[in-house]
Amino acid sequence: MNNRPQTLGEFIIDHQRDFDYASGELSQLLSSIRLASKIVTREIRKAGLTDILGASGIENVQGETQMKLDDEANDIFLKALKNRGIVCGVASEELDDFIVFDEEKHSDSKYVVLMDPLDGSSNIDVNVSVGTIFSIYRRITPAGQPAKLEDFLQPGKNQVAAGYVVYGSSTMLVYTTGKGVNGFTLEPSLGTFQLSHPNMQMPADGKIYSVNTGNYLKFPQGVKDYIDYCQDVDAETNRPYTGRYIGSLVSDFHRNLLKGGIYFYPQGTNAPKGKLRLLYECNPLAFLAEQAGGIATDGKHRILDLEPTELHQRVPFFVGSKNMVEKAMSYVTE
Ligand code: P6P
Repeated sequence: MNNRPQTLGEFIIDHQRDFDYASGELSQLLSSIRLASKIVTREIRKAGLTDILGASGIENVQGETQMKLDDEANDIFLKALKNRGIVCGVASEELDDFIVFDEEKHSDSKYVVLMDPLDGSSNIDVNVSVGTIFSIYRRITPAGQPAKLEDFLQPGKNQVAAGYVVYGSSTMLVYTTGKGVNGFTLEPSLGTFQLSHPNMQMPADGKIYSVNTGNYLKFPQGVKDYIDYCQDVDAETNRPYTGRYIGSLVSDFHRNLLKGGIYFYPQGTNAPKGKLRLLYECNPLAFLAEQAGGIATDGKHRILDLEPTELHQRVPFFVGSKNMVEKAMSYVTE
């Protein structure tokens, strides 16, 4: 019998017991994300060929001009999540407020999803990888009524699942339900995600630091000192490290997950609270990092312990290999 890799659907069935809740619910949740990511892949792969490039002219809640594909990706994921009748609400980087699903089929829905449907979309028109990031919680308000803000403002440690899709040289879906991290690569000719990276572990050390050094002069002194450390020479510890900054969070994170490294977007005079959003960028990636043996902090506190106060709040973000993040913290918190 040919030993083809397991598909995502087969893997989910094999690991239903990993999901502490009703067995079929995880597969429905992840299959809606799986479907949406295939559709977004199709739209991205043709972005250069059809008129869906370029800004839609609308500004999102972040004051950033939305690229047309941002809108497309947002709509694609919303539709997929709504149609499965298992999610009662969604918050998105592209939407000022959260959306409630309250049709009959949502009356018993128990989950809320927070997402950045297309992170790094400004890279699309230069053909650089982009990603989707998603975070899944059980609602805390009773089922059968519309989801409320408190269902979304939960600390990251409450996540029941999280993951990302990276639309790179291949499309990969990487997720966790709290029992490790597994990566699946889309086989385009079959249209199936296949288990390509089982039990992903982030190396405790690495040589790659990923930060926008263009902001160096705006960073706090401790961050400058850490960057100086990264660039200092030391044969023992393979320094200087290599700087790699794609400008697409999911791609930088994915590379560090595989090879070891640290990504950081600190606060600075340009971004007093940092740039990245706690709920649908930092929390899901922090969950994945910890599940793979890494660390994620805001410079002082564990990301997953932070109590959110608003949907689109920003936090400073340091994430990656355990020893590298700990080293960075020794400078940053000095
Ligand atoms: P800067 C993309 O806009 C993003 O949210 C991340 O994907 C990326 O790492 C970061 O911002 C880049 O921001 O300020 O360095 O251009």
